[in-house]
Amino acid sequence: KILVLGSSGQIGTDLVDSLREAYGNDNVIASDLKAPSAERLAQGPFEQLDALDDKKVFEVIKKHGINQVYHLVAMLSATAEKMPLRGWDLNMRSLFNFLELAREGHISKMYWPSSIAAFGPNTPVEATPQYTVMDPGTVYGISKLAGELWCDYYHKKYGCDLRGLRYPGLISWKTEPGGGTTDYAVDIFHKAAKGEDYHCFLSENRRLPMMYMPDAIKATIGIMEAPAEQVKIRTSYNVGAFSFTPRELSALIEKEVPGFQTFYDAVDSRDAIAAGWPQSIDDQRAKQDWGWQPDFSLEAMVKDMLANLKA
Ligand code: VAH
Repeated sequence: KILVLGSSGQIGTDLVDSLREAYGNDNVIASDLKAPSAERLAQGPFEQLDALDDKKVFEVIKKHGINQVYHLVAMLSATAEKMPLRGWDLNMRSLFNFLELAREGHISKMYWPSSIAAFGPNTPVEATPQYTVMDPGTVYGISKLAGELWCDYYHKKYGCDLRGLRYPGLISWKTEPGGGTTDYAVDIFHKAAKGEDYHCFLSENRRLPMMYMPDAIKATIGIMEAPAEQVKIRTSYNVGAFSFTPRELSALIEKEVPGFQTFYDAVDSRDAIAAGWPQSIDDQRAKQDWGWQPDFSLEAMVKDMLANLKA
């Protein structure tokens, strides 16, 4: 049985759908702070759960006979900058609750993601290597780097089967844009689909590595299903797909939505966060170790996003 923590989030929403398709609705227990829509509730088991409530967490694990956990609970980069200590506490204490469950043998395998936010201003920005300088300058990035190292520690010291990916910015249509710095690339599609212009909070040439959600889900389930001996890196793997600037993305959208325009009159503090992140990722190790390979090109993503948002 699988428990998805943060099932109403950007990744969690798509991940629950894909896991239920692969393993059957009743084998995937969704959980989040608040219940989803009635339609989503009807799909399969849901538990209202605060990942910081270790007593309730243990109850849910026992009640459903959970043996695998996908931990997608985190306060994202821009939001955590507004409340640093709450961001650190949520991101780390929720992780420790589950590391301890793994150490005590209550769960056999856990997925906990890192992010390109774990890199920082002194990290090489082009084809950022798997092993390199990592000096994250945001609460979120610091928590992701620390979490990577704790997962590696619990694997080495206690033999826990922990796996993770350094997600680039993720683009999807099933949930509204969240508190992420990369969420401009989600919001822009919502505006274009409504025939509105977009006022971008990143500067027009801010290049970032990005990935379409179906590929992020493929990588997530892919690393969790890989034989343990193939998962040689237990901090988190670099994974990439494509990179673009707001200007390049806007031009591709304009081709599909004539007259669509993006204005760069709303650039804010999130641009400085993005300036400290890589522009492209070297994910050779994921490709070599467990056969990672993205499916969507940038152009295919643009078309699929608009097709789903215009529907
Ligand atoms: C954020 N979407 O912007 C997340 C992600 C790399 C960015 O971690 O905070």
